Amino acid sequence: MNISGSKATVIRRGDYQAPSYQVSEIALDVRLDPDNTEVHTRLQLHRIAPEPVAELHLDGESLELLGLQRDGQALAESAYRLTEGGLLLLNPPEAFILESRVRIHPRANTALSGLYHAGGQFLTQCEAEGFRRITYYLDRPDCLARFTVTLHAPQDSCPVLLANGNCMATGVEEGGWHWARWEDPYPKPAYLFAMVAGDLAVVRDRYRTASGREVALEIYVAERDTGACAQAMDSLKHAMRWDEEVYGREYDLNRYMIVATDSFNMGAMENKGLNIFNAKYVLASPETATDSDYQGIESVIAHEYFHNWTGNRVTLRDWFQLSLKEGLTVFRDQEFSADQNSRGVQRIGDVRRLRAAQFPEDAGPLAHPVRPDAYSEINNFYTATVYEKGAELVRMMHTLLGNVPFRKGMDLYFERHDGHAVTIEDFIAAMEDANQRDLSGFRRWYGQAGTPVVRATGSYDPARHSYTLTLHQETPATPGQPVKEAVPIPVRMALLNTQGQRVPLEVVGGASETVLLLEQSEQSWNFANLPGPVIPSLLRGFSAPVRLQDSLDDDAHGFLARHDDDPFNRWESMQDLAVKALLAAVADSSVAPLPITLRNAVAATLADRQVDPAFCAELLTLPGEDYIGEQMPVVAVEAIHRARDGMMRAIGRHFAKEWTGLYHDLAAAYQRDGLSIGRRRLRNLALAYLIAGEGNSREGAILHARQQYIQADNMTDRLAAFQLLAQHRHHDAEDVILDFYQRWHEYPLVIDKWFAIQAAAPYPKTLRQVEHLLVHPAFDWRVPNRVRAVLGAFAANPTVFHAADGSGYTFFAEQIRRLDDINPQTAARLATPLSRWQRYDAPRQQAMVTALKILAGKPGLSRDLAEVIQRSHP
Ligand code: 0A1
Ligand code: ZN
Repeated sequence: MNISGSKATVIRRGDYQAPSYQVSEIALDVRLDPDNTEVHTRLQLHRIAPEPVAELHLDGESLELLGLQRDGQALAESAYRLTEGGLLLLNPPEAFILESRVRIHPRANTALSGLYHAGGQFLTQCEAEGFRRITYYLDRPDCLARFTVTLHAPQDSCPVLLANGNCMATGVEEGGWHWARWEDPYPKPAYLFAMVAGDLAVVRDRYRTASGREVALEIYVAERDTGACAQAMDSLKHAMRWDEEVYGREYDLNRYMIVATDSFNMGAMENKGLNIFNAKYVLASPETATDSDYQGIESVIAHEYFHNWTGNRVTLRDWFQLSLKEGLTVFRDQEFSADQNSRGVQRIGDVRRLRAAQFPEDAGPLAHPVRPDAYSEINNFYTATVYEKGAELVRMMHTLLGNVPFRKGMDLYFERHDGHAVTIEDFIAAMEDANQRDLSGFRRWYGQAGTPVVRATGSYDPARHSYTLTLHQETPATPGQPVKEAVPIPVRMALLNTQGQRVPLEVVGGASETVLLLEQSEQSWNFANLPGPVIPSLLRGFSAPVRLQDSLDDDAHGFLARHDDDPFNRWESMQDLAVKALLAAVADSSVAPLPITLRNAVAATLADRQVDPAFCAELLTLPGEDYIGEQMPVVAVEAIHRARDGMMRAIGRHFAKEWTGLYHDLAAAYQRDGLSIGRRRLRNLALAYLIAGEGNSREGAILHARQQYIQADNMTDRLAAFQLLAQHRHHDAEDVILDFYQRWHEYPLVIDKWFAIQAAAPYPKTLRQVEHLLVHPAFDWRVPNRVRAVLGAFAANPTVFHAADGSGYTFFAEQIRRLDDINPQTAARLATPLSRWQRYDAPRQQAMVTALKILAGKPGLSRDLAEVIQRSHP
């Protein structure tokens, strides 16, 4: 029993059983109607189990069964039974054709799983288990079948009819309806099925593959958005080329389609040949999208494209293997983005995301291994651990093997498993067999939750001219896993001399950088014949997803922040200096907000004309309040906010001249190249510091922000100014907020930003403001982007969500309760910040637990939300 009093069915990895039947062909015939859609399904089934079985289970959910036939005859009532989760066929013959007719209700489907009708379009989302909400089926990833789909719909409301694969025939029928038949030549699991119908415009392009095949590229959007697809189309073509060049993988159909919608639970979905995307990751114009929106499009377009090989051609045996496609595909998209942009800046962004989402998850009650052992609702496992930590595990194998051997392993993986549904074990085995390497330690990484802590100590022996480095690892206990084993941790490292140059390392034949493999709980290395004292640069490029305690003092970090040639480590040293200073200020509000070492490091960075502006902006961006809180035994909500504000103010004031100079020097007409993006970022950071500072420069900066808000020729600059103005207490914030809405109210993606910025304002009155936003005419509970803009931003607002009186939690729980009736998946995902209750002081803990209990007591609690609550407070 859980705190909600219900007993959820738990699915366990160890219970996997191969299916007893396979479907060779599935033909769907769908008459689309928003209220009553009829689905006729014809399945060719044959037994693969050696012995006859007493029953065959077909999954089905929220289906109204209209008719059932076997081999052309109505099925006798004694031959089947309807159950809670579907349909049981009793004593099925060895091979047969099953035809079913069901009715479903797309407009009422606000969960956005299965077939739904939103914004005038019919769309599907079948991962993970949405297909069973369309028809009775073996809805499991190891059931691969050839799909044929015939869609029927009214010609006027749905001129466009799409599904996976190739369009084989079309026709018109009575009553103003028409139809289209699609066939996908590649057998696939049902989670990759998709169909779309609606009034959509299309942007077309072509791509010629390395072997000379022509592929039609099509992006389907609303008519008025056809001018905003260039970034998506360019990114797609770059991704296609990159996968050919880096992995030797070509696209395999004649057509690649992308459909954008405002109503989507996640970022995007890799359905075979017919990706469905959250519009946020398709549409961009300089006036409506920020630089980071553009980058998001590049990476998500690439991610879905790369799934065609890692996920679709080679798919999953069961959902416990989810990271086999997701971790690997995130690794591939990160590397793609690193190749398109600045590798160092990309890595810093990847690690920021990992630390913001995955480290806290791994340290709390929702911690789970990259390959989980059990779940009750699989949709709850599309997590930062499965995606981001999963990518880090692949990255570590890549680091240890090297580029060419890694590629050999990938080639073998595709060669062995193309067209099959496989496991993480198969992936590791391919890497091992292709390279005669033992990677068995990685099996532990996949099975063990928690973030290892690596402690490093080192000493230079002047008499021997040698440096000894000792590394120690330990993984804290996580729920259900009290005892942890050591895991293989690649530690990329170098030793820097006092001039900041890397010194040759004798143990690795004189190379000046190497990867140490920490496999036991403690190991030491000795570096001999050094020219003089050295400072270690450890975990370069963040070579493993661990927490490093390097026992270096501030002087050493200050040195590395200036001299380390590894961009990640240079940034990390800067962060370390800032975190230390912030923690000191949190503990004692009378300490100086800007200690000398940090001040010198900031000064050196500002004076360094060599440094690329995007990287410079990273170096000068302070760690977020959440990250600072992560470093404390109990999150000191208000003190952290005050300390960070104080440091912003001090840096703003102390370097007012430099910031002003940067602000003016970096002004430029809008361009979209990497350098211009970096310059905009640094310039807007300068503006933020100037506004945080006090005195004359602050007043001047507010004027600049106002001017920038009005005159900007792009959304990056306009939004940066808007955020500063809307989130600062000054008299015309309200006017600016109104003005922004009036300018952009026809652009949903821009209005999402408008909602989010208000919900993120760090003042007590934000709670009232958010109450108003929820009844704003533009707010819509059925549109996940809009709900996330308000409730997601609110739950990420450190001081307002965590207000000491518990008001934030109570309010939030009420909203999640309401959302659960509309969209359980999104409700469950949004509720996860409440799981962190153990990180706060006693009154907050109590208020958060009360909020969880309020949710637990909700009548008709979804399985999604019930699982999150139950695991948050077992
Ligand atoms: N596979 C997609 C993400 C995705 C996952 C689950 C969904 O519904 C529960 C929808 C999309 C990806 O990794 O891009
Ligand atoms: Zn994915």
